[in-house]
Amino acid sequence: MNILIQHPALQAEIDKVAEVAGYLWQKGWAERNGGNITINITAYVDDAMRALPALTEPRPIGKALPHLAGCWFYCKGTGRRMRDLARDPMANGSIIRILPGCDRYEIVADAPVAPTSELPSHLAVHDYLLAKGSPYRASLHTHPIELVALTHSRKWLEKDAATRMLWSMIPETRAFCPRGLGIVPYLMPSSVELAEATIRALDEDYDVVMWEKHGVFAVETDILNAFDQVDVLNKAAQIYIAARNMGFEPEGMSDAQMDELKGAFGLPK
Ligand code: 2HA
Ligand code: ZN
Repeated sequence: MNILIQHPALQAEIDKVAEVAGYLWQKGWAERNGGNITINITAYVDDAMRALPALTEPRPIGKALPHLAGCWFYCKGTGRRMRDLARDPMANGSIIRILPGCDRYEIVADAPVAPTSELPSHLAVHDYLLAKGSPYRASLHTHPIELVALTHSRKWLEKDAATRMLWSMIPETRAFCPRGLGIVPYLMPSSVELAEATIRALDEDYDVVMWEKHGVFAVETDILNAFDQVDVLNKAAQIYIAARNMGFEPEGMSDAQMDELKGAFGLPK
């Protein structure tokens, strides 16, 4: 059964996932099965959905996440390609619900597609967002080429060094990525340590966190906004590289020019 037919608001959220998955592939940020998307869809769940039987036995999350009580998520499937998700998000991902106790989940729709290998870290981030009272419901992990390249230099791994450079490349970056780019030193993909370091960085008030020599993790109200933040930051990195390729170090906007934007846009940092 396709539950989206009876749930147009949920369908609209899943359509955004498919749209973003297509962009990730087109941008070259999603080789093979690279990247993950999870969306907290609890707001769209009604009694008809709650009555649906599980498609699988309960599976452990690995940890109890108490703020996820009663929550539902759309998750990209493990090993699935973003380019396939773009065509058919419900065949390459699934809807799961968290079971009482908040340490197990079951797959509910449309097919028993096992969720992303990064599920424990994605769910830990959603648990953190709910605990904080954040309106953010989408999380995105992807491999943006130029941003990852920056992390191969110690210079750009210093706290807020990349943020300042990226903000200064074009006014939009300062205005639309006002919290900048957090940095998480290299850690094993899918590890608990990486999940914990990501949450610590988000808690320092970043919306986008850079995993050294791997990729970014972004959170936002919806998946289009999460994508936009990464896109704007990566565009700034491309401008920096274009200037370097023309043979000079770009001047960058001045601190006064950036402060002017801070006032005009009412920015938090
Ligand atoms: O799921 O990108 O970091 C594929 C990844 C893991
Ligand atoms: Zn990755």
